[in-house]
Order: sequence, then structure tokens, then C-alpha cells
Amino acid sequence: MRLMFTALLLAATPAVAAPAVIQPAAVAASSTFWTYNAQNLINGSGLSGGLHDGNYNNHWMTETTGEPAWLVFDLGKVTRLADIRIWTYNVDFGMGYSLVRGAKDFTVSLSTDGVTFAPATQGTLAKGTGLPLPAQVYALSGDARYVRLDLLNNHGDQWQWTGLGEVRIGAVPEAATWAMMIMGFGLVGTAMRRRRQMAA
Ligand SMILES: [Ca+2]
Repeated sequence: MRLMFTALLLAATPAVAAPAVIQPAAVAASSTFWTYNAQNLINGSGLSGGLHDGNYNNHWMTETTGEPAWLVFDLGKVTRLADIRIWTYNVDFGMGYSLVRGAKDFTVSLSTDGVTFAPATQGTLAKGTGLPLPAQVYALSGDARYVRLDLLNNHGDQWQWTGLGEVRIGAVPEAATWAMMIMGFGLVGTAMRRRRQMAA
């Protein structure tokens, strides 16, 4: 009987657990231009089969103030992070001139309470192409509820607009789920043993 439980546990435990994809519950932005609102970063707009389109209705963009651009994503609860997936600004109004509004250098910082943020990683986003575009993925680690993106510059737009297409967070699958399942198997085993003892 114990062997059977072991076999069940082995079958139920994935050998390599892929990160779970988290859609942020809310987002705040340093500024927003016209209909290019920050909701367009978390609502799946423009996403199909993991690729983001080039429709301006599906993007977020700052005002042209030139102020430092930032975004704070709220995951809804403290989550064990694996990565951040960023689909960059992908709107091409012709001649490729608007693609330079895509964010370029960025930093990521993390917080559990939304007040104190600690630096996590940094990177440089490649410019969009206007064609359906995959996410650019950067590894993260640690626990956080709030993920802050500071966008340091763009690809050289003369009006200083800075944009992105969509953002997701990869999370480490919750060990608690497996722990509960293991505990469940244990309880079944105990109950069966007790029943056997009573029958004997
Ligand atoms: Ca979008």
C-alpha cells in the first residue's frame, strides 16, 4: 500500500515545474497619453498565442513630459517570482518612426508592502518591429506582491514618449499545493490503517 502512495506522489509531482503565468491584478503608471492607458499592459489586449500585435489601442504610453517613467504592478498577493515577461511597444505608424517610443533601458525592483522596494534586476529591451512580437523575459527571484519597472529611456523618440505592450510575471508553482496533497495521501493512509486494525 505504501508503495502505491509513493508511486502516486511521484506521478503527481512534475519533474520540472514551469513557472505559472501571473496576470497582474492592477497597475499604476507615472503618466498616460490619451487612450494609451496602463490597463492595456495587464488586460491581454493585443496578445494572441504569446505574440503582441502593433495596434496602438493595445499599448501603454507616457505623456511627453520627459519625466522619469515608471509602472508598479500589483500581483494581488505576495508571490514567489521566477521572471518578468515584457512585450515592448510595437506600434509602427510607417517608416518605423514610432517604434523608437519603445522603452529601452529599465530596472526592476520588488516590494511586499508597496512602500519599500529593493532592486531586483535590470535590462535593455530590444525595439519592436511592428510585426507580432514575443515577450522579452528576465529572471527574477524572491517574494513580492508589487513589481516596479523604472523605464530610464526609449529608443530615441524626439518627443520623449515611452511605451510598452503588455507585462506578465512568471511565478514559482506553489509548494503549498503539493504539501496539501501529500498530507491528504497521508490522512487516507492513516484512515485505511485504522480500519484494518479495527477489522483485525
Ligand atoms: Ca496589451
